Amino acid sequence: MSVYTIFYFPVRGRCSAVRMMLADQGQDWTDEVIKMEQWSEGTLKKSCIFGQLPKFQDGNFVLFQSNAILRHLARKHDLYGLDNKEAALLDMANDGVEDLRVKYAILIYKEYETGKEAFIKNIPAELKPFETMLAKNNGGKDFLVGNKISFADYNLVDMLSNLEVLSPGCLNVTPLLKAYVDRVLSRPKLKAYLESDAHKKLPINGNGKQ
Ligand code: 6SG
Repeated sequence: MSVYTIFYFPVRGRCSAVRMMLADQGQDWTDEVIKMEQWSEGTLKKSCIFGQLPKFQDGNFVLFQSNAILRHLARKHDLYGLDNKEAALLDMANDGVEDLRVKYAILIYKEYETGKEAFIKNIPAELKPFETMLAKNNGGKDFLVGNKISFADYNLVDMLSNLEVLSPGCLNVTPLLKAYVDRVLSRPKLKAYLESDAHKKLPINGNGKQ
């Protein structure tokens, strides 16, 4: 039995970066898939501190909020920078990814028909801060911060992969980001996970839009 358990809907959504990180770090986990019928019944929702999934267990330790889960695992598996300043820069980057993820979720779940064109038009502006961060770190040849992968890299690469599905070729305007995404996605353990049925069978989002 694995020490880590993820309770989530049968989607990639807010657990994709967590799963990518665990897979790439050679960690095992159990997926407890929560179908809508079970969720609508209400008991599990009432037991979740914010009334939402994902729920995460590290042994008996229970945690909610996808970014808190990423950070907990980052502290445990040394994916949170080399010092306080690197950690702060990673927090900055990850908060930027969160802002983008919220806009993406609003598009997918609320405004897909009316807002898609404007969202796609604005992608280059959304990418620019991350391209700038990369450029400032060894000319973009490494990761967001330093020369070691971090929790924020998994979160950013997952988000950018979703944007590539929404608007194929959208990363072409930011060549450093594009090369970085390709580099991270070609890491052997991560690549094997992304090619697995466990990953491929899950839709990106819960409403079939992408
Ligand atoms: C939705 O928003 O999947 N959690 C979601 N929705 C159910 O009753 N800040 C936190 C975090 O970072 C945000 C949590 C997040 O962890 S994720 C949740 O719990 C609720 O509020 C996106 C997602 N949506 C799919 C979905 C869940 C319920 C209705 C739509 C799955 C798809 C259709 C049915 C089941 Fe469905």
